[in-house]
Amino acid sequence: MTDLYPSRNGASAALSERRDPTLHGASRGALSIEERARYQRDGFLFFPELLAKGEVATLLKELDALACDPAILASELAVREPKTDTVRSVFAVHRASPAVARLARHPKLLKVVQELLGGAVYVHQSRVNYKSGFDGEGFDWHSDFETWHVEDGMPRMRALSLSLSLTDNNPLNGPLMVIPGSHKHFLSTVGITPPEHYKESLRRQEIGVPTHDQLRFLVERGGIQAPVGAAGSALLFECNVMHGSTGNITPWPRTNVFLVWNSVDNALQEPYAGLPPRPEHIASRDFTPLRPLS
Ligand code: 6CS
Ligand code: FE
Repeated sequence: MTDLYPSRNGASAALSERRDPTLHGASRGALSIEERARYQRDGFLFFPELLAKGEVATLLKELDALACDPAILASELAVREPKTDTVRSVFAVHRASPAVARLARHPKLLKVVQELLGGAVYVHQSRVNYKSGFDGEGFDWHSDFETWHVEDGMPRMRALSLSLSLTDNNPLNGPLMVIPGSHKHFLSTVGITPPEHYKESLRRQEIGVPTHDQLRFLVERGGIQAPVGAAGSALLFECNVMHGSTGNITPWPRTNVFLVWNSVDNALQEPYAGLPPRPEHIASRDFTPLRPLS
């Protein structure tokens, strides 16, 4: 596959134009015309309290249990905070939690995702980021697609993420920040990708991140937004949206579950960094299309 988005290991950090559409399919009624236009313009949509409190409670119960499961804690599925032993994330939660597996096929979500990605989709990655009170560190600015292209072999920009709040996300406990319109630019970053980079990057990412000049370019054009809402609120953001978050020094956990849907027509190839593929729990190679919950 030709590499349309040369990134990393390059000599300079540059911003090039996106070479994929943002909307991959015609309207099928899952979104309004205005919502489609907003997604195309900004690269994300926010739905306050999309899920009912009961659905959130079930998800939180199952995902909190994973953070105490000895088998999970002893495995690579669990990622610790960079400075403490606190659990930062658990990956592949759609396989460990029946509630998350249902969420990936949720009627309020799957039809919207299939419309935005133009057809059948599968789960590329899932994780819970606990961002515990006091200990939960931030995530530096990055484009997920830049990592998934270089380290997982995702050919084109035809994937999107859900960040579903399981605890209230407020302006103080480290909400996800996004740069509207940033999905329209592809940033080439510098830095040689080390083998098994994920062992560091999931704790603190330092390679494949934008320069201050690149961030200034994006922020001058789109500003910064931090969509917040009560537990059950959903942020759908395009795979190339620049996003990040600060640490959480409040007592209030900011626990969000993330699901990434990829088009079955955009299935992973060989990583463009020339390194071996990342493990299955980070980048799934099961491309079985999802069916909506009946
Ligand atoms: O490397 C990845 O796939 C993960 N890294 C970040 C910072 N966001 C996306 C994903 O969880
Ligand atoms: Fe990310």
